[in-house]
Amino acid sequence: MKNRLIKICACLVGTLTVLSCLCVAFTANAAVLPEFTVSDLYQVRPGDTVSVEVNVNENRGYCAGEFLLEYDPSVLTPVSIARGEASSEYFASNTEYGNGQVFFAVISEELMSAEGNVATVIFEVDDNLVVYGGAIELSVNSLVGNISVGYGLNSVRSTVNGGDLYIAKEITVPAEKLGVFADSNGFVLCGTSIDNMIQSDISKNFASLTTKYYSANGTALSAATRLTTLCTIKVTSGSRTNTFVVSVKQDVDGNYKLDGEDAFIAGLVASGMLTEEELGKAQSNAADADGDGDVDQNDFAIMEANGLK
Ligand SMILES: [Ca+2]
Ligand SMILES: [Ca+2]
Ligand SMILES: [Ca+2]
Repeated sequence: MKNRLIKICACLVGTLTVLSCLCVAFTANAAVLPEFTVSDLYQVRPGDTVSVEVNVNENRGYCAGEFLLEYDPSVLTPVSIARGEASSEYFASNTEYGNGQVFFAVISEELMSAEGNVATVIFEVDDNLVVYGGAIELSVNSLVGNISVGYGLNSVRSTVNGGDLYIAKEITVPAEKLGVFADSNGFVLCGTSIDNMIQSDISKNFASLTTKYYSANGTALSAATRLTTLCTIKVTSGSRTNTFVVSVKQDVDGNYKLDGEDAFIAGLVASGMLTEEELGKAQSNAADADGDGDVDQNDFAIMEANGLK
């Protein structure tokens, strides 16, 4: 009986040792997978020339890799590609690899473990474009490691991030130039006054496209209704629809009134009880009453004064 117990214990210790080794190996490996990042482009105008960087981080090293960047050829035209400092001198590329594809490959006799820029591709953006939301997709193929660091000569796994692409022309209404910005969640259309946010004036910017207007809760707005914070605009071109979320300065809650309720929300952000991320871009921009890029006590004070009028 005693012997059997000892055997079971020894067996358990052995299993745990193997498991813990596996865990260490797995963790170590997970931390050093090469991570490739493609530039996000959020503030692009039609006709711009843009630079798309492919960078590598967390790089334990690789000896060769093939890369394919895929883009929408109706929107972007590649102009050139340049090798980056984190690449080897054996660098081959083709900007006309396929319709909507740029190819490049790097190979080295020695392990490439530098972090930084692998390649930069310059694109021209179609200047007739009105609005576009999409992505530039990177695929990493045949990434080859080095046996001396335990990768084996075959495939090295990698991760890819980024590549968001948002393009919009400048949008104007007779009384002002409306700001447009995008982040990973999409477009935000920014105005300073509800009086200027007239649907027919905004539609003129999207002449050849279909434009529909909705309230914050998604019901279609009648044509005469102006837009305020959290209203949405859906702009359709062919099979593609882009959504803009409206942001109007100081109407943080989107109820068409500038009052103490708006100040209250700004106050929650200013005091740290609500973050700008939780509030979202459209409402945060509305809460930044003085337009200096943050939401703090000054913004609260400006909107609190509205409430006392
Ligand atoms: Ca309000
Ligand atoms: Ca501010
Ligand atoms: Ca401030």
